Amino acid sequence: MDQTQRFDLVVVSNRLPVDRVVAADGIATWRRSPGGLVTALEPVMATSHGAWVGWPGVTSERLDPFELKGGLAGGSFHVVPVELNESEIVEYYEGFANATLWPLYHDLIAVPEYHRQWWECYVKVNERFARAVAEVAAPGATVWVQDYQLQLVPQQLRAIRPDIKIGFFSHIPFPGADLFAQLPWREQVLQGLLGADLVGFQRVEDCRNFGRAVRHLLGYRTQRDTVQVPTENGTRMVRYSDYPISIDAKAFETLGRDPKVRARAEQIRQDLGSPKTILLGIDRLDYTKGIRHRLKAFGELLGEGRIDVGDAALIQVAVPSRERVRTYQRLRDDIELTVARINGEFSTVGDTAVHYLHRSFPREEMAAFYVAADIMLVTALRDGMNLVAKEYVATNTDNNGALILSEFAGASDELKTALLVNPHDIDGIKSAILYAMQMSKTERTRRMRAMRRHVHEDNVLAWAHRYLEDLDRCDGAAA
Ligand code: GDG
Repeated sequence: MDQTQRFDLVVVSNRLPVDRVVAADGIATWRRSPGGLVTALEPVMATSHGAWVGWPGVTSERLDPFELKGGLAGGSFHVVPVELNESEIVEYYEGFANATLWPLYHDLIAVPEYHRQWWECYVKVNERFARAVAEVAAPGATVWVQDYQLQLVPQQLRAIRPDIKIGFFSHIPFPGADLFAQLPWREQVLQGLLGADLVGFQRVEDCRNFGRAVRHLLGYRTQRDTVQVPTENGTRMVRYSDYPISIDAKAFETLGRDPKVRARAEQIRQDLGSPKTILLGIDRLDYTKGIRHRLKAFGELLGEGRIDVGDAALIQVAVPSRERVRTYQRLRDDIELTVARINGEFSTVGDTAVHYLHRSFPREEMAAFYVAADIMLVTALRDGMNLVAKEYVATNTDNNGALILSEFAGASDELKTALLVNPHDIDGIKSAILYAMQMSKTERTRRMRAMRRHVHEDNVLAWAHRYLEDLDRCDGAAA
């Protein structure tokens, strides 16, 4: 590899958008993981000679940078693996990122753990990412830092490479200033983020929270969407704004119309015994997603005889996630106990109440679930955006489905004709399910059409362009 290669656009995220696959003969290759982010950035990366810096998902193995070819846009980009060892995964990733920041930023649904050793590891690993970026960024390059695992990178990078334009995007919520104030390293995290020229959030509410934290905890002044950061020789202006992320709506629409996907959806319905209503939940198995709340609502409706096990079936896909973190292990036990209780009580030999699938599926199978589902349940207690909601809408080409959507998911700011619920209000979820089950075709179509229009207009490509154009306009000076 050419050590002098430099790139005008560098994206950095904790995890690279590729998986390492080792075949039976021991030969390792890379397979792209089909995330929305890589789809959105691929065309931009291809035209701007881009590089992606991140962890390849394997520990303690030094892997050389390489060119990833044959993307959807026909282009290629450079991949720069950052090495992490086992104890760094435990302390930086599972610890500080997922047992401290994740629960704190999701309004304390679980109790955050504060450990100094985890924090020290977070600082050290962030520094490694910052150095890896500094090495591959061309003079005056644009760097886009992704998400809560790397909040210190903007400041660390600016210290080494002041010539670079730095953007940061948070995929998860930014908590209220009173909650954020719990974090023993709150000033350092804010200073880390303020190393960027532009800090992007999913929702207007996140921006408000961030602005308040900066004013109250650092004493900096903010004006509209700008923070005035004092520097040695004056003031540097840092912009912050909302950029609600979206999906590759066209790709999901195409899947929704694909005869193979539709045939598979029909097969799923038949396999379930052709119930009148199929309800669906698809989530990472995470306590923020409100899986328990929707199970409770569904179980109560069965118990009260308001729905019947032969008429309504719930498919719950729970994708394994963060399986070594204690809270996640407990959550899994809890959910599986709840599913077993509901099934024990209400299933019959012929009909199962809850079809619980603890694994991940190929995209085509996910699409078949979306097509088959009459009602999609998104009952997150707190969620930056929730792409599943948008994917369901985009795949629903018959305009025949109903989306029950938590008002605590970022997507509720945009998908206003969904049946919005407060997921803590179990009776409210129950009413929404019953309402969706008897909703007229005309009303379903009206609601779904409006949402589909929105996800098509505001797709992920538009999101990336809007962010990068705004970043390009930032120059650190007063507006
Ligand atoms: C974070 C924020 C924010 C899921 N199971 C399978 C599968 N998926 C895909 C979905 C969707 C993605 O994973 C999940 O995205 P979400 O937005 O629903 O949730 P998080 O993972 O928590 O994502 C969230 C997001 O970042 C983006 O900014 O919206 O708020 O928490 O795309 O389709 N994909 C496949 N098989 C599965 O089994 N192929």
